[in-house]
Amino acid sequence: MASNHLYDGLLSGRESSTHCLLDVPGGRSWSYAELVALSGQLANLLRAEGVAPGDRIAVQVQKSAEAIALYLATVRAGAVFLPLNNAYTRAEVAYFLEDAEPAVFVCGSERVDEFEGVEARVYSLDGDGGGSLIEAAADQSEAFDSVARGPRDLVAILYTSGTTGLSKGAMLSHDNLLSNALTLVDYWQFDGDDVLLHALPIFHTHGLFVATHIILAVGGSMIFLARFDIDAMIAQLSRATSMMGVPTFYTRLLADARFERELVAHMRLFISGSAPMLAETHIQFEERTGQRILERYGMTETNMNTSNPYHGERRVGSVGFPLPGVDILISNPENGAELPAGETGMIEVRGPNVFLGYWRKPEKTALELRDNGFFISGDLGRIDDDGYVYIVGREKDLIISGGYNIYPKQIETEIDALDGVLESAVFGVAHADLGEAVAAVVVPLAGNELDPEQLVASLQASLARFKLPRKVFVLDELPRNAMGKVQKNQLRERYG
Ligand code: MCA
Ligand code: AMP
Repeated sequence: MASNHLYDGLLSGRESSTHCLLDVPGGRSWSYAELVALSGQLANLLRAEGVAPGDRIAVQVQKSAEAIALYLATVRAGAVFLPLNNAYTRAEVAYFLEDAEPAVFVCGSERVDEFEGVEARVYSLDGDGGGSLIEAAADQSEAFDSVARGPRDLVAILYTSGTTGLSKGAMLSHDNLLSNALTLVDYWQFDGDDVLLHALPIFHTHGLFVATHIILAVGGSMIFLARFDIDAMIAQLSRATSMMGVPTFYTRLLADARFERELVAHMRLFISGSAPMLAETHIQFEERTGQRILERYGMTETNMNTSNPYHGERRVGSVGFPLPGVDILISNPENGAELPAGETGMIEVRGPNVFLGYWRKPEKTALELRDNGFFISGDLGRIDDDGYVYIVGREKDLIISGGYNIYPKQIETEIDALDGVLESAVFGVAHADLGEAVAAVVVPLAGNELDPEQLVASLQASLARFKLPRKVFVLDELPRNAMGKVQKNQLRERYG
């Protein structure tokens, strides 16, 4: 049988295992064999649709076991998976469909009508597994010989916004994903007895690759929650051995009196990432549970770069050491020259985890990915004498809210296009639950009055709800420096 680098690397030898892969509380439980069988039917359906190696399968669906089967089917068919946040509006999705030209687009039943007339073949898949996709696959054979794919072949495109406001598709190869998963399995000591409490969305690196791949690679199980729900988390923790989350998961758990030492005394590992965790959260967590959260650092373009150790000191405020096989250097953000040990500058990353480049944007790729293989992260940091990496800020203009990345430029562009607006500045302000929240300052055109509430309402057609400003301030002018650049730091200080 031909080799499919990622699929075989993750699942080889386990395709007929009756061990539980996914347990959906309130729903059913799926063994490896059952999920693999469904992925075979879906892969046959994709083939029947004429999907060829390298074709894109765009997916905007609720979290479900069937969605994971569709992901595996895409990998097996040699195609390219393109997951999209369910919160994206019709307008946002239209951009991705135009840019990526997928052969197939799968969305929730309620959205199918909105996408009538798009080039792709449209199927529906709902959170309960209903919809036309699974119906159409039901007649297909479960047996499927995976299409041969090598380590450097493209397997996924994940869009990340840019500071210019235009989303770029990060192209990830079979080996980007497999090498990182296998490294993490080792580093975090996962094995087949692990039961991971999985409450993350599966349209991002964290929930789809980091969490799911690790479990597949070791033959472990996941308790698969459709979303983070505090009652479900408290109810399921007793059955889990490990959990992964963004800092908001941990602050919400800590805010609940039921989250106490005995509830999690059996847990082997709590991992956090995607956004900075406050020292205060680390400390409270340790006081409450006697355990220290393991914090790690990653990006869509690179998967995971650094991690605190499993054994050894997990340092509060640090994202740990470069993972085995990953090189990190700190450079001068002005000229790219490598800085001496201990100095703060741009974090650059090189390794088998670093992506292939941006989809159909060679000029953007050239700006961020050096010829020598180092990717310029946009994060500012330093490495201490013991080798621990610290992220101290971001050079890129980015808000991370509840683990979702929000690029101010996209919101500013939409606000500036509204009637009566001269210009705007969007920035992040500290938020107890989400880490950061979106705030906007808007300057009206001379002679116009702006109503903040109405302004936010006008943005709803174009922007996903999580990107909408939670506070809007109307000002006569934006603070600028001598170069004419808007002083967002001042705005953050004044309105934070
Ligand atoms: C939901 N809302 C949000 C967010 N999520 N607003 C700002 N930021 C958010 N993250 C808004 C909704 O639009 C809605 O607004 C209201 O909050 C309630 O929505 P709901 O869905 O009920 O929210 P929630 O369940 O409380 O969700 C919050 C959450 C969720 C649990 C923190 O956002 C989440 O699961 N985040 C994880 C994101 C993640 O996986 N990131 C990894 C990226 P309205 O009422 O107006 O409709 S991968 C990555 O970053 C790298 C590679 C890495 O290192 O991992
Ligand atoms: P994304 O574009 O969704 O891949 O988000 C990647 C960004 O999330 C990184 O460039 C960092 O700015 C941020 N990030 C991820 N993990 C951490 C962490 N543990 N601490 C601070 N920032 C993080």
